[in-house]
Amino acid sequence: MTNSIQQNSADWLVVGKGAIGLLSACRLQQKGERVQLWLRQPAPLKVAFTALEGSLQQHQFAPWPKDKAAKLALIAVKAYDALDCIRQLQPQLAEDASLILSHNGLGTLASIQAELKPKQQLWFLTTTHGAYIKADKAATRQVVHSGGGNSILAAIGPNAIHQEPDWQRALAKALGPLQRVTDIQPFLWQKLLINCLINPLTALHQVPNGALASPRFAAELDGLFNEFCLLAAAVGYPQDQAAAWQQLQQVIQRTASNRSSMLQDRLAGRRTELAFITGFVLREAERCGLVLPKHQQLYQQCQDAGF
Ligand code: KPL
Repeated sequence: MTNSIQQNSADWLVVGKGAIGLLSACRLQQKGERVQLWLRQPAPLKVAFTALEGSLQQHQFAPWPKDKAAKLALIAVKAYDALDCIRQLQPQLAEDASLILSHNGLGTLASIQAELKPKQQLWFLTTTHGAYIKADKAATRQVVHSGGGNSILAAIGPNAIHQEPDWQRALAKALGPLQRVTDIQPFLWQKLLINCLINPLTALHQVPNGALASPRFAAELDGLFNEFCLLAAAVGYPQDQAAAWQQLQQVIQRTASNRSSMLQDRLAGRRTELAFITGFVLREAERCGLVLPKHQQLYQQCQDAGF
């Protein structure tokens, strides 16, 4: 099945050819949105997309034209690339563009905000939809939507608008169920808890997420969890410990056969988001005068292992 374009939909510029960028591009196109990608090469990108229920769909994305100002951009690049990406993108953006940023980890928003023009609005999207890229075949990228999830969206910044943006429905169809909130920070801390336990442990031991349910990891998970809860309370995002622990176990079960994004990065020899996940946790702990020996040790082990 090849996906067609619907009239009167928004023009989406999707930046990032990783799993979440291409999942978003394919799902938006499937829902009738016009989607173009930020591509270096002039040729369109072909994507073979395996949907959640297993069907295979063919998508094609043209590069965003150099002379066209983007009013709506979904930027799904790694945390460490986000600031540079916004700087490079800026000449291509409309004066009143909406930028939807999505990545794991925390610590990028203040510097990105400082790069924006007065009428440009930053949004953050956090999603638990799972996707991965299979080995590329010829000129076609293969993307698998491996797990259904939900998404949280919020406007960022002191002058953030709080009414529903006109593109929210399309995003909800693509990556829903979607909830728009006024303060994304508590949700980012919930996601950080999951990422700072699952990602470095799975990447260090080179195991799928489900392995963390084994008794071998019980004491380490427990220790990391308790330290995280201390920190979260100190910075003003106290966790409901029973609910947070249950959510962690659910993610481990629901994504049992998945390789975490950090393990995928490590295996592919790419830079990981460790500095924006465990690194961020440790910087926040230092700011609050807390010492988190278990997170420190894990960070050190990851660094010693070369990522
Ligand atoms: O977000 C993830 C990641 O891998 O980055 C989890 C939720 C751990 C799923 O693998």
